[in-house]
Amino acid sequence: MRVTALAGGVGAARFLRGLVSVLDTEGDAGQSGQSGQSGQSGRSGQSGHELTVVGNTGDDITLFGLRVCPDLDTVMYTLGGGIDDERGWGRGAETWRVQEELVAYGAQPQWFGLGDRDMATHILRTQMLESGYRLGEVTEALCRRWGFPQLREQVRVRLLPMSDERVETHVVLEGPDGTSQAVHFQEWWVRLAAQPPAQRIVAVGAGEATPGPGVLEAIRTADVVVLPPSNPVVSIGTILAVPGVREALRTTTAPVVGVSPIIGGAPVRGMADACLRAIGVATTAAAVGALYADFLDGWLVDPRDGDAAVDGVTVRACPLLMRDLPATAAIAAAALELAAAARQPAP
Ligand code: FO1
Repeated sequence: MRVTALAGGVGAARFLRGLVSVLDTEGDAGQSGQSGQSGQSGRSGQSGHELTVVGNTGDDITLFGLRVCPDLDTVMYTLGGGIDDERGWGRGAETWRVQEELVAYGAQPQWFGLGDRDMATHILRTQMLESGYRLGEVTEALCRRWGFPQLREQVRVRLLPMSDERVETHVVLEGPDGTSQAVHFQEWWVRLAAQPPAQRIVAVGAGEATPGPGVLEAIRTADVVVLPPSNPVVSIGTILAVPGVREALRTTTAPVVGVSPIIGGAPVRGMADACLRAIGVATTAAAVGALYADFLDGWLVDPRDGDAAVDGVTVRACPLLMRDLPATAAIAAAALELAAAARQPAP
């Protein structure tokens, strides 16, 4: 089976770990539910499943001359086993010597945590980008160290940047004298903890960006498209802002199912509510589902939001707290089941 996922950072990466686990245990048997899907594995020539993750690059930032791609790295480290599970980002067993030295020099900024191990990723990425490699090629090369693409016996995984071109999310805040000032998303998110209200959130360059190689094809040729529980504005929203992506989601023959990042009217982690407020959308499972209603077939919500309704979308309730791998795998399995149900035309 070919699954394509649009992913942001921590929440998406955690969900994908559950999805990979389900696909790896499902094996071919799991495809029986997908009528005619067994032919897929035959056609692709690979046994098992193929997961293509389209990663958000709007969070990317250049610091000390290094290009940092937080959402790509979070997915790469999480699926590759290198993530710091407690933080949800950056490397496990991390040390901060270089950062300490930068602070000693009074180098700015000091509000973004750059660990020593993580730094190696940014150094190599920057070196490859400056040698002329595209971000997609760099990402594929970095992912090889983490066991991609054959991540599991039954699962091949590709991580594709949404675009090889620079797209950077900036946040417009009200300045001291009523003027507006724009700051990089990371400064708002990390240094300011998304406290000052965002007047606007702008994915700079998104309108001119072209989808990365393989992105539109991965959406069009998927058997299932999944939207993990990611920030609907700065993660999923940014990917949707790349020309052609939304159209591909609307026209793909694959069922498209999403998992609500809002449980009981609040984001599970992160500050999606601050982002939703910036675009005038309520922080509810239903309101977020409605943002995707033009291409969504199914929407998983937590039982606390069981009354959520989204026009033209099949809404199903399932406990959505990803407290551990089994719980996360159950959510991923529920998403695949919802896709299978959405695929079968209503009797
Ligand atoms: N998030 C923080 O809250 N504080 C940090 O210092 C921080 C550093 C950081 C370094 C590398 C990286 O890949 C991610 C990092 N994040 C940090 C998370 C980052 O802000 C992500 O963009 C968000 O998690 C949204 O996806």
